[in-house]
Amino acid sequence: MKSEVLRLIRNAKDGIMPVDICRELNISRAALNQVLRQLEAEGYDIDEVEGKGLMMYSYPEIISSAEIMSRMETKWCGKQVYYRKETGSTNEDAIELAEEGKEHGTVVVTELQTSGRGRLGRSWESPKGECIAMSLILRPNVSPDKASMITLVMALAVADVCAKLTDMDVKIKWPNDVVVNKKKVCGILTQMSSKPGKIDHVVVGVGINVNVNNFPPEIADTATSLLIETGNRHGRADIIVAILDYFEYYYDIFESTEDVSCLVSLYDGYLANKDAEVRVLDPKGEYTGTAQGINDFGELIVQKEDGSFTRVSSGEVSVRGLYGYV
Ligand code: BT5
Repeated sequence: MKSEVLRLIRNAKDGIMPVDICRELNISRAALNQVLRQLEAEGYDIDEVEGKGLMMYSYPEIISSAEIMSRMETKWCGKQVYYRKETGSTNEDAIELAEEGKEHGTVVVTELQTSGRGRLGRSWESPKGECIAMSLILRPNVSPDKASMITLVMALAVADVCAKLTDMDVKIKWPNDVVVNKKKVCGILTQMSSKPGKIDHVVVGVGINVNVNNFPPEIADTATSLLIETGNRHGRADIIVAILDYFEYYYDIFESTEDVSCLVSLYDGYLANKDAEVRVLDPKGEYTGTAQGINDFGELIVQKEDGSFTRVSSGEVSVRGLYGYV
């Protein structure tokens, strides 16, 4: 209800009468007043102007569920948002919520993630209040072998939003890193739960360094933030709302074709690895080659030194020049 009140006031640029809000949402004036008091305590500057009604003059830089939900204009993505002041990992929380049956498009965000997870047991650092740690629950109508492509769909959405909001030269390091100036600004972790032949749910976790100024020494040379790269602080809610919006658009295309065929050229446009020399850390034997771009299934096509082509669908690819890898 709070998000609906917020949405009505936010969208009414010329003001909205309290009585109209109460009628629209079928709530009492006392209930509305209570919500208004909560919003004021959270830092919203909302005033009643004679003849115009309630108007919002400013809003705080917060990522509460009401703030995000009141701004969503999507069909299904981010319609339900769970906010955690502090949590271990939003992916863990989202997995729990998915197991409880929460719907496709449900989001978990947190202010402070204390044991964020990367891939292959690695960890993810999320300095408090300065970054985005969020996870999205999906219930894809595709077979389990297609789920890994969702990472690429999310990377595309994040890259688009970062490029649009900041004018930076944004790149994607296949498959899951968004990089700026050869440093990592975002990581994505996709986890799936499936039965034979059928996905139960997928959780896509996104970590973005937004207003971070200092990183722990272990990652100081390889990580960057939107603040460091642009010199400006950015509203986390603006970024979250935009990413969920772009993601919904790209995801619906992915689900209708069951591959990334319609997104290949967009993705390759961001691909840091394109035409770059890469070392493929294949458990069956490492090799070096030139990355050509992705195929319709999100695999990286690599031309080996002997001229033959391979498709890389799992394992690690390191790129010369990125993160100081050689
Ligand atoms: C990733 O793994 O990049 C996936 C990160 C996903 C994080 C999100 S946050 C919300 C959700 N909840 C979670 O628990 N996780 C997801 P990987 O490609 O394995 O990269 C991990 C490596 O990135 C680490 O070993 C560090 O070297 C580096 N790293 C850690 N924190 C970083 C940061 N804030 N910025 C840049 N690099 C970082």
